[in-house]
Amino acid sequence: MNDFLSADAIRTRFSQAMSAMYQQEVPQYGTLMTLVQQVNARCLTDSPTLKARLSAADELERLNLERHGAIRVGTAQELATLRQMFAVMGMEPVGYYDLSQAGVPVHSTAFRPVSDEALRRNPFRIFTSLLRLELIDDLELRQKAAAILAQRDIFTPRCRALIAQHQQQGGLGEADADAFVTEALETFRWHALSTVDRATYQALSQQHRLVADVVCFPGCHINHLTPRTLDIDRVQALMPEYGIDPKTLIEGPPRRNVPILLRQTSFKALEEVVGFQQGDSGTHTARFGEIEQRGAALTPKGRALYDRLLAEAGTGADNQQHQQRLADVFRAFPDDERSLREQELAWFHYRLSEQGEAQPPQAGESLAMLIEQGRIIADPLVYEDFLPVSAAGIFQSNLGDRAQGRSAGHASRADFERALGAPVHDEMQLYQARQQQSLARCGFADA
Ligand code: OOG
Ligand code: NI
Repeated sequence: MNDFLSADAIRTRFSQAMSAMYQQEVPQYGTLMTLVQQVNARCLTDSPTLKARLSAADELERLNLERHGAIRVGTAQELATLRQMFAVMGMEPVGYYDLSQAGVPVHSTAFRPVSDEALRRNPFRIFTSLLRLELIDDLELRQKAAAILAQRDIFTPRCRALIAQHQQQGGLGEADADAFVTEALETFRWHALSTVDRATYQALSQQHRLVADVVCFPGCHINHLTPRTLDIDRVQALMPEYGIDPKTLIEGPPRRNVPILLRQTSFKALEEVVGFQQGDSGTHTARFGEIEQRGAALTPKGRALYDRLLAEAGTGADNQQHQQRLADVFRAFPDDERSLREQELAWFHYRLSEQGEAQPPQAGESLAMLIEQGRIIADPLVYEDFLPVSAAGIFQSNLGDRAQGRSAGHASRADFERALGAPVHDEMQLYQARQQQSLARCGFADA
């Protein structure tokens, strides 16, 4: 019999190792973690209702473990190997994000767990972007970038061997799993020594700072790790007291009774000293910190309403004005769970209450009535994904104030999937299936 460590356990070990490494590399991330933990603890003491709710929905345990990270790669081969590496940790590609519309020459997916169980254990996600070299208009420079990328291997030989071993055996034992975590971490480590000379760095950076970030280093350094907070407005307000300078606007929807989707803010990328080939040195800005507050996952109908209202609200000059404007415009978005459910704007997870266990649903009883009677409890499903408009705002705030308009390429999900070597999951189908399964467990097979 095989004694394999579960994918969930490997993912948790890896996310903890990554967090420890990033705390060493970027001490401000450690400060931000402390701040978030303090604010979360305070929210839970201040609101026993919230605490009971999170606890009943099995969300309390994952809270302090929960974070996402982001990386950027340069080639199809790198992306495809990452897919296999993340598969060891039970993380699958979900969603397609086209950032080229926002002037950022990448397209992306999120590697994350997909099942209820795995998400409950640890929903660790990595937003992963592939550089679109075809959007570099200088042909010579494009070829040079491709040649530089072709020479590097961002994976250690042992990491490759352990991925292959996992594929052959269908799992990894404890010692191999630990070795895998150690080796995988190497891919995401920061390297202060660039693989190129200063002139090449500058030429690539001139094209787009992101191009230089992806092409000029020997690995795909993790560029931020983001803890989940229960009150992003409070953390944003407290950041300066902790010596952290937040970006101006909190991205995403406004503060609401029932939080929806994802609200995010970040601190500016650090200016770090790097060495170039031939002994020169200079600076590079890539790594930053971010926090997020997650709310309900929206159905396609809810998402369409969100996108429309967000566009209508536009961008305010400062955060207070921006949030006020958002709050005004989002009055058109129902803000109680019942309306969200009845108008099918958000996805829900349904479960039997104690009373419901004692008196199970009978044929002919309606879901609305069972919820009314307290026999079935409906909790909004947490949004597990990302928002392209917010992501573009985060990318931009870290590219400096210099506007870098780039010929907007067209979305090319097919190209991305070809590079990845697999299709990406449709996130809406995943939420719908989870809602459906929860209903089936309550006895509503064909609801
Ligand atoms: C990724 C930015 C997107 C988010 O939270 O939306 C992101 C990057 O800068 O590489 O992480
Ligand atoms: Ni992020």
